[in-house]
Amino acid sequence: MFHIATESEIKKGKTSDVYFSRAIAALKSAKLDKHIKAEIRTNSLPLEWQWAVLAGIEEAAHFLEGLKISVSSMEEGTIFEAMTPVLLIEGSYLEFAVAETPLLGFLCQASGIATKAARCRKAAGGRQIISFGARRMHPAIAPMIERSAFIGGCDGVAGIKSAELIGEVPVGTMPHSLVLLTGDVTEAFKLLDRTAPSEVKRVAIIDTFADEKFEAIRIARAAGKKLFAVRLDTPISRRGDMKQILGEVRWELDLRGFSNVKLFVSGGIDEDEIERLNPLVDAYGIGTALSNAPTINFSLDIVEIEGEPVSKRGKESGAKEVLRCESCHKTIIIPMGREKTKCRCGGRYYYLLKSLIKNGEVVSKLPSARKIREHVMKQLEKVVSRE
Ligand code: PCP
Repeated sequence: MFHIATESEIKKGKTSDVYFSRAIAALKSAKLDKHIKAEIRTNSLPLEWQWAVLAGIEEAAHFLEGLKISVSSMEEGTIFEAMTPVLLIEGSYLEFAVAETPLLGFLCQASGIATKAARCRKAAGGRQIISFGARRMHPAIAPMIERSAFIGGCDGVAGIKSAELIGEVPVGTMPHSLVLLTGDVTEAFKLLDRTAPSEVKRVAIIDTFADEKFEAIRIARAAGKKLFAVRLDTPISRRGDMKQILGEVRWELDLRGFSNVKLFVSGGIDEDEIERLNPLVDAYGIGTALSNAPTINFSLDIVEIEGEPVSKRGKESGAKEVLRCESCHKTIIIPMGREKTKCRCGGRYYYLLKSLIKNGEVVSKLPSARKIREHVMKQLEKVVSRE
């Protein structure tokens, strides 16, 4: 019905680039198979990004499970830089050659979204950021998109299936359609208040028919203490100076004793807009900026064949270890098998590439989305802030 691949088609390599199947047939015809090591890394990050968040490892693990290979990888949520291996595969080339396309696909898009979420997280400081982007991309991948946004730092996701996947409660406010059908935001609020679960925060959208500041006063007076926040999703045709509009709404609400009513903004929100609106905003709904985040263009490259280091031009040959210092959080890359315990700063190194799959069996305890998010938050304070 939909233009998507099934899980078994992906597992069987049906979404892979055909040249892999042709190369496999060619190698098989010459009974040519080799035991290799291959690494995944990106040579560059998008835009001005200096770091990125690795995401997609859980799906990659389930995808590779059962193949006669061994894999080590950074834990999902690890912050990495360009030119740094994030995953290493070992096994017969013919065993996993066709897996290259989907394997990279699992990591490229999810890592881009998680990184964008982490950048928005940093920009928003302690303010809430909610993923509102499920509608911007193909529905089949909405759960992956919002899981990636969550582990990167979003406080919640709006999609029902997305929330189910990560074991969280979906977060939503009020669509314009409810105000249009009931004819007025106070009516819409009354109906929603009567039917939504009691734990759902009551948020009214105030940009449907009239000017935001007058709608804000009206709904605050009508809803009283029940009103948690007002949402501004002001259309571009009316947006003008959003900061000024927010300032007026804040002023009018405070003047009338509604300083407890928070301001929630959505529509075209990205890092720069967050920084600009922060003095007035309590929470953001971010859609396109997250769903349409740049992908991280990882590649998978052979670095060893039958124990001999070898790689194409532009890549360093030989399997590698990636070490991070516990104190200064600096990362270094050394040839596999070499030892390095102490950082120049005196701190101890720890290994970032950890065993994920051993002879086809997933050996790592794949953490929950919330645990991965905590891992990202901790690094954002330490690893990234040294920038
Ligand atoms: C949109 C809806 C999305 C927001 C904007 C994300 O408003 O609220 O979640 O926008 P972004 O992709 O630019 O970040 P509408 O399309 O007006 O939808 P609704 O009336 O349902 O809020």
